[in-house]
Amino acid sequence: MKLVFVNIMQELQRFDSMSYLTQPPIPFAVLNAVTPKAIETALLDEQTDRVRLEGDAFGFSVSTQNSKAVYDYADALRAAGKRVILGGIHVTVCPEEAMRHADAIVTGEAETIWPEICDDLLADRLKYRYDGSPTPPDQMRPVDYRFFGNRRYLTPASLFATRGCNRRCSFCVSSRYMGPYRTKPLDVLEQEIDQLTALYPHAFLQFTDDNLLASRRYAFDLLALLRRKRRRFATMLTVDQFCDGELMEEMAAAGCLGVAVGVESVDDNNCAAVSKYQNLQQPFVEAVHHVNRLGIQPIALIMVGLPHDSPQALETTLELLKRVPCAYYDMRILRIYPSTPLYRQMLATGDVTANWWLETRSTNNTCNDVLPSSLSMHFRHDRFQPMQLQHLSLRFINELSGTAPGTIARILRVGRHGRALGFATLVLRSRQRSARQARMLLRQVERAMAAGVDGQTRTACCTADTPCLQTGGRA
Ligand code: B12
Ligand code: SF4
Repeated sequence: MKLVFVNIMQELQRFDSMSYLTQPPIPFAVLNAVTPKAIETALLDEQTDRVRLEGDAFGFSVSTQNSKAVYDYADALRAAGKRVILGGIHVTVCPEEAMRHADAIVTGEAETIWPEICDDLLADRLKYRYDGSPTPPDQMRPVDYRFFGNRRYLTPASLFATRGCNRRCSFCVSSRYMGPYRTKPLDVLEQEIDQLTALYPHAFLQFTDDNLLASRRYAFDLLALLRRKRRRFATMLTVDQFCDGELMEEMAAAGCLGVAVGVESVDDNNCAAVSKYQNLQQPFVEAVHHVNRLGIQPIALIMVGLPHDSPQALETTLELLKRVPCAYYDMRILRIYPSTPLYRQMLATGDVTANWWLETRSTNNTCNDVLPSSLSMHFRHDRFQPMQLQHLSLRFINELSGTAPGTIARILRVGRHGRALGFATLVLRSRQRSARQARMLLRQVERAMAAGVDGQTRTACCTADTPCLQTGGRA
């Protein structure tokens, strides 16, 4: 029995032929470690490997974003007589949908139930559905990174120390569906760090946690470990953590190179509207200056299309952000993920259609065929036409990713101060890439607008059976 774990490439990578933000798919290494020896396992990573589907059974990790692509693969494989097992966040929140494309689905965290599923696979008695449960910390084992072989990822030393999130942002699935917030025992984490140091001595540690520092006590113990291990690292933070001067000083002392901060919006009304209360009334701009002085590159994660956004407000935001010395801005259009409070709310008001992630993007004249979905709009907003918001977000990316001499000098200065010029160079390359990609997409969007697509644009959620959210008519 040969079981192949298949990792579907991120959609943004398809829009940029050069490799982009590639990370090892850790969930598969976690499952591989508890797969019985009677099953031969392999990894097929679309990011790095040529796609050849050779095996008896296939496991996919499904996110809302890649669900359609996974289902297409799954249907074809099952038609060819192969077994397909689906798991991951989207399966957890939309189990009935996933079941239509699988021999078995697994909801929730799977490592404690995976050996039983493998036994059923071997005995050809798979059940349709298995429900995993949050892995207790004392059952967390070190991830074995040898599973990824010599594949080349941008951040090969990716790891996670915690699971879940203790905040309740209304657009996010993690807080409610990833189980209670848990922390990995530090001795397990230390083994992973040692292994990563041996495998990738020059790579920085990329923590992929939703909320690495949610427990202040664990945070300080973890930072002490990182300091002792002398490993440089990057991670994501919430705004209140970022504005905690003492915590950021500990981060710098522990070897932090850069932090991505969930800013989302500079308008507190927007943050309150999506229950992102940790962002309210925080001295973000001062904190950016502080971490720059500490030698940490601040990366702001921004969303547009939030409830209180308007074209005028976003123009003001753009001008404000241009004056905030962040190393990089990661800009996305809001997405309405199934199962979230925001999804339920917008479904009730008719501002989003159910199952939008499954709708085919039909003709070539829709803007959404041009854009990656993180930059396309699939819901109705009182103050924006889709083209307008899409165009604006691309302008944001282009204008905020500039590499004027002053910006380059600042990023290098921060890098020099943090003894991390390599990371500063990575940031500068990312800015260049983003600006180049945004300019390319802007040209395509402008061509589509000139061709009169504006106003009549069909969104990804319009099909022959559902009314067009923009025109109110039938697509
Ligand atoms: C790391 C990460 C990434 C990395 C992925 C790196 C990689 N190569 O895998 C990067 C940065 C590339 C990424 C990209 C994106 N991500 Co992401 N990402 C995460 C993050 C922070 C951690 C995932 C992780 O590794 N967890 C650790 C593992 C061990 O846990 P796990 O994934 O839950 O896996 C367990 C179970 O789910 C289950 N399981 C998972 N897969 C499978 C498969 C099988 C067969 C089985 C049986 C079980 C199973 O068993 C595992 C072990 O218990 C999660 C947040 C989170 N808490 O999960 C967001 C998250 C998954 N990402 C999210 C999003 C939105 C995206 C993007 C769409 C962002 C964007 N706009 O571009 C892209 C698209 C990715 C895609 N392919 O579709 C959302 C997904 C929302 C949704 N409903 O789908 C999440 C939940 C973040 C959030 N809070 O919104 N992401
Ligand atoms: S803090 Fe981040 S991970 Fe936690 S609920 Fe909010 S958006 Fe999700």
